[in-house]
Amino acid sequence: MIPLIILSCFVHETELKYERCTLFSLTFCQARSVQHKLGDDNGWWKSAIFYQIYPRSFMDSNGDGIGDLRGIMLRLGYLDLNNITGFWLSPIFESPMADFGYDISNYYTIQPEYGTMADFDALVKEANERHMEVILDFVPNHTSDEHEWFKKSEQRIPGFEDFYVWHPGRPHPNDSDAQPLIPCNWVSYFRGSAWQWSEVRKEYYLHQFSVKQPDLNYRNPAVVEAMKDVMRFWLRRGVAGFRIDAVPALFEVASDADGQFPDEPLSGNTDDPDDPGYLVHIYTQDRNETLDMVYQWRSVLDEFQKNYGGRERIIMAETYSPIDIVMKYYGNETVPGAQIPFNFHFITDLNKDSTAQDIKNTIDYWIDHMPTTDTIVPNWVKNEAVLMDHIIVESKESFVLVAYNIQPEVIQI
Ligand SMILES: [Ca+2]
Ligand SMILES: [Ca+2]
Repeated sequence: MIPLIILSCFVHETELKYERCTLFSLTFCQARSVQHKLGDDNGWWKSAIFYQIYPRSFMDSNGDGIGDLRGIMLRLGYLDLNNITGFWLSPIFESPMADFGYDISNYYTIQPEYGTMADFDALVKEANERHMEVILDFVPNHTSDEHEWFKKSEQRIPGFEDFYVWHPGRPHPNDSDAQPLIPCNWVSYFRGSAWQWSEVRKEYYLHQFSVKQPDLNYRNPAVVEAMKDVMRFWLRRGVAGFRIDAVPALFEVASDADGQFPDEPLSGNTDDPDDPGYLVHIYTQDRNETLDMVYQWRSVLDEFQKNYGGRERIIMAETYSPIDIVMKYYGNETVPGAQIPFNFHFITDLNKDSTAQDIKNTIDYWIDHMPTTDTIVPNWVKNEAVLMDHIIVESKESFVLVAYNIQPEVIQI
């Protein structure tokens, strides 16, 4: 599989030294010539260009300074002109915005400043009419602490007691009346202990991210089903799939027979115990159960297509894990997984000084590790701020390009 690099003729500011790409078969062409909107219903995503939209800053339609769904609608022509196959929206759901919308307090409602459900439906309709698909951000690891599920869990309301990862803590060695100690040494991605004491429940809850983002308990079947229902709800509203946030953090190791969680080993990389790099995350990331859950979600999407028809629905999985683990998210010969486990290596391994050989090595690195399953294709995630400043890498079969972390300025009309 020898990749062909196609550089858009609109590339004018890219810092990659494409002029030295002589190792490749090199073609300059207009982006519009890429036939990414074609393909059958079960292969449409294999030759696609996806674009990330952060709704808050993309386009403001009503002058309140906050981007919104109607604003995105006003710019669909821009996406269409640039041959975008589909776009994924960073979270648009109701949220206290403690973490830019990744702290969701209601998976079924739109954050008011972004618009209404009618606006969302109109956006999907118009995007589809332009032959573009809409992908939603799915944030399964945690909710906001302001989600009603958490409030009910904190109060031990029947049915919700085990919706989150709770632990009574370890008894204080010198003072039996003192607040118990944290259950174990796990560190949050956002620094500090991953455990937070709840004065309401008198127990600790786990938060792999901020204290306002309690981790859902995926060992509770009711949680698994509740989140699958969230997926089904948005599938019924016409989305083509989901970009799944923070996948590796989904499952933690199960507690032992005494209900205790083990400490994670020290990495030796830093002396700062609050730094997430202080530990090797063998108990809190990339558990086998997490892989299985991604496969289950794929099954939800495939089942939906089987029942309701239409195009194949897709999963994009966000993971910065080691390559051998990332590849497992593709699935295997018997169980399909995420169609697009994000390949961030163009971002992490290349810079303005990269040579053609560096680029080739980066491409080979991904392709050489891919499973041999013939239903999967490579994907290439870029974070260029200007849409046309991208490089499209095309294998003999197909490719997927994802423009990631786009940060356009707020535009008002
Ligand atoms: Ca607005
Ligand atoms: Ca988790």
